[in-house]
Amino acid sequence: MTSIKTVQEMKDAICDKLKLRFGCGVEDADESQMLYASALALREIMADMEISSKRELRDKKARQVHYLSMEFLIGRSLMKNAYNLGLGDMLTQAIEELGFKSGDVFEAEPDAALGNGGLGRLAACYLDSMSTLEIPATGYSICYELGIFKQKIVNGEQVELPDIWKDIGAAWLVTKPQETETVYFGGTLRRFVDNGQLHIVNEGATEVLAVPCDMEIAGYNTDHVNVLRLWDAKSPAMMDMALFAKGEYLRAVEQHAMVETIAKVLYPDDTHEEGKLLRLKQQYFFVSATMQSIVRKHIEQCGTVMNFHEKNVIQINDTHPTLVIPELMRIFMDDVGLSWNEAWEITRQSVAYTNHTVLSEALERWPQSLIQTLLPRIWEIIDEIARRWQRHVDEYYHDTAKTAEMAIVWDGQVRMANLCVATCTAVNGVSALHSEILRKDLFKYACAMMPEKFRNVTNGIDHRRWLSEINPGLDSLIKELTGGDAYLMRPLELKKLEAYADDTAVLERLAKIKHDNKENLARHVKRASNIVLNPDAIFDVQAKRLHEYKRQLLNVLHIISLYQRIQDDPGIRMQPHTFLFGAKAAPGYFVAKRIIHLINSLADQVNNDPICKDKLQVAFLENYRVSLAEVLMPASEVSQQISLAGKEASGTGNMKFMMNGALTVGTLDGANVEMHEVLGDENMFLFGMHADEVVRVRQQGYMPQIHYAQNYNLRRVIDQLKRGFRDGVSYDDLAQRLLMNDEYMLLQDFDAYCQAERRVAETYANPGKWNRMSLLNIARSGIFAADRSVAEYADNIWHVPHR
Ligand code: 26V
Repeated sequence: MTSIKTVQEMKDAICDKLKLRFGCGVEDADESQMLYASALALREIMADMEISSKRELRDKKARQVHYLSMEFLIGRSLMKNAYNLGLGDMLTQAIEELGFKSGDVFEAEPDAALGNGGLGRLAACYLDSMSTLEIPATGYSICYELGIFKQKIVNGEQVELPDIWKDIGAAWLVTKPQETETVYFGGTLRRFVDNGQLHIVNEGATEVLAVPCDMEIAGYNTDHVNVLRLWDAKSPAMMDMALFAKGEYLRAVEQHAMVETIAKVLYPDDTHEEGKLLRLKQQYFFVSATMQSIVRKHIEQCGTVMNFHEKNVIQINDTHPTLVIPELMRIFMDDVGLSWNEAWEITRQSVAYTNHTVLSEALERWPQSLIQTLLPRIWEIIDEIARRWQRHVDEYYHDTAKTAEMAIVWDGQVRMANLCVATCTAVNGVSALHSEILRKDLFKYACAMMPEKFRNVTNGIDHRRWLSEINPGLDSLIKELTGGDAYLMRPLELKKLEAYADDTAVLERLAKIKHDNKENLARHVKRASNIVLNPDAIFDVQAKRLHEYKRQLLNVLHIISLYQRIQDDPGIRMQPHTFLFGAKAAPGYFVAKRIIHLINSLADQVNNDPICKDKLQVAFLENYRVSLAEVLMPASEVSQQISLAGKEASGTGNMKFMMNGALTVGTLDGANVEMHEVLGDENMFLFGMHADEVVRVRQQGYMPQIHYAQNYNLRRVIDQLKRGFRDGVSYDDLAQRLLMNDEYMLLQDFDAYCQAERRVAETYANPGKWNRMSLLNIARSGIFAADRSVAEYADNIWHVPHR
C-alpha cells in the first residue's frame, strides 16, 4: 500500500506529481499546480484504500447504502482529506518547505459547489460520517460542469456569474469510462410476445451515455474509503462515426450539444420554479444511470436480484431522485423479467425517503404530459403504482377527499412526495418538530395508515470539519480541557467542557480565541471586499440562502429601528454592533433579490453615517459559500435563526454556529427546538410565536396592518423602507408586501425580536456571563454531530452495522 510517513516523502510525492501532470519542477510551479499535485499525492493513498474497501465489501457481501442526491455541496477537499488521513500537518509543512505559503495553496482550491444550501451540505457531511463510521456507502449525483453561480454585488444588486470549478476541481475526480451506462429518453414502446414472454422495447429513443467520475471520500482515522459517483453526460453520436459518415454531421453535432446540456449546470433552488424539462432530464439521467449500475453490480455479485433488498438500501434525498422507484421497477420487470409483484416487493423494501421541506410550493410535482413524452415506460409504471395505491387508499378510508389528497397522479400532475410515501419503507423528517409536522399535517392520512413508516432523524454536521479543522484555536483548547482528541470520534465528549463553566481563566481564553477568529475574518473580508470590520464589535450573523420564510427582512427591520434610535440620540452609549449577512438568492426569485439590494442600501447608509461610528455597522458578504462559512463560523458571536416557526425543516447552520460558540437568537423552529432542549432558556435568546400559535393566528385571520397602526417603532421603520436610503432607491414594494400580506408574519414577531436583540446587547455587556453561555453552547453541541445522525440512519433505517 502506498503510504507517506515523513515530510520528505510528502515533498517527493508532490514533486513527482508536478512532473507527471505538468511537466515542471517545483521552482516553476504556481499555487494551483501545487494544489493539484498535492491532491494527486493524497489520491494515490486514497485509491489504494478505495480498492481494499471494495475488496472487503465483496468478501463480506455486506449490505450497502446508496445515497442519491441532486446536490453535494462539498466545498474544498485538500485540507479535509489530509486531515482525515492524519496528514494535515505533514502536508502543510511539505508545502512550506517547497517554498510556498500553505495558506495560499489551500486557498487556490475552488469550492466544489454542487449544491444550493442545507440539503447539499448535509449530504456532504453525511459522506464524511459514513466513511468514518466504516459504512459501505456510495453517493450519487451529477457531475455538473458549473456549480451554484458565483455571486457578485454590483451597485447593491446580485449579479450571477458562472462557477467554473472543474479545471482544478478535476484533481479529485477519476473517470471510469468502462463503467459507462446508457440512459434512454423519448421513443415509442413496442410490445411483443416471444417464447410465451411479454417483452417491451423502446424504439427510436435518444441515447445518452452516463460516464462515472468518482471522487474518493476518506473517513477520519480509518482505512475505509467510500466514493461519491458523479455522472457526466456524453453523446454517443460523438462516438458514432457512422452518423458522420452518412452525412448526418449536423444532426450528430446538434444531438451532441443537446445531450451535453444535461450535466451543464446545477439548478439554483427556486421554490417557485415551474417544472422544467431540463431538470426532469437531469433527475432521470442520474437516477437511471445509478440504478442500472447498482443492479448490474449486484447481479455480478449474487447472480440474482431476488435478494437485492437485503444487500442494498437506497436513500432518496428529498423528492429529486424519486424516479428511482419506477426505474427500479422497470429494470426488474423489463430487463430482468420479474413479475410486477416480485418487482414491487423488492423495490419497496429497498427504498427510504427523507423529506427536507414542508413549503407546499417546494413539493415537487411534474406535469403528467412531460413524463409521458420524455419517459413513456416510466410513465406507465407510475400510472400503475398510482392506480394500485389509490385503490388501497379508497378501501381503507372510503373518503374521496383523502383519496385526492394522497393521490400520486391527480389533475394531470405527478406528486413525487406522495409516490415516495406510498412506496418507501421509511419516511423521515430532519428535526423532531419537522417530523412531527410530517406526521400530523403534511402526510397525516398516510401516517394514520402506516404509522410504522414515519421516523425522525435530526440533522447533524461534520464536527471535524466545522469545528476541529476550521477553528484550530478552539480545537486545541478542547483537546487540552477534555484530555485528548477523543471528541473527534465521540462528539459527546464535548460535555466535559461544562466542568469549566465557572473557570474564569478558561472563559478568558475562550474569549481570546473568538477575538483572534474575528480578526482573521476581518482580514479576510478586507482582502475580498475591501470592507473594514471592527473586531471589537459584536459579530451578529445571518448566513443562509435568501428566502422570505427565513426572514432576513425581519433582521433588517430591527437594524433600521436601531439606526433610528441612534439618530434620535447620537450620544447613546451602546455596545458596537456589526451585523453581517451572507446569502444567495435564486436568480428568478425577485423578492429575494430586492431584499439583498435593501441590505446593501442600508449598509451604505449606516456605514457612511458618522453618527454610527463605533456603534453600528452592516456588511453584506459577497458570494457566501462553504469556504467563506469556514472563516465566518469561528468568528461569529450571534447566530440568527429567525424563520417563521414551522417553516425551517431543521437548519444546519444553526449547529455550526453553536459548535463554534455563537449564541443563538431564534424561534422555536426546526432543530432550534432541540438546541433549546439541551441549552434551556438561559443559554439562548428565544423569541416569537411557536408553530402552533402561527397556525392559530392565521386561522383567526392575521392582519399585519394592525401592528403597523399600533406600534410606533414598527411604523417608523416601515415608513423608512418606503422612503429608502441615501442611494435613493425606494423599498415601497417590500413595505407593501409586509402590510398587505406578510405571509411569514414578520410584523407579528417584530416586537419580540427587538426585545430578544436587546437581551443580546445586555448580556454581551457582561463578558463573564456571555463567555459562560458560549462555553455551554460548545459543550452541549455534541448531539448535533453528523456521526450521531448517520448512526441513527444506520441503526433504524438502513439496518447496517457501523463503527
Ligand atoms: C427545491 C428546488 C426546486 C427546483 C430547483 C432546484 C431545487 C433545489 C432544492 C429544493 C428544495 C431544497 C430543500 C432544502 O434545501 N431543504 C433544507 O434542507 C436542510 C437539510 O435537511 C434543512 O436543514 C433546511 O432546514 C431545509 O430548508
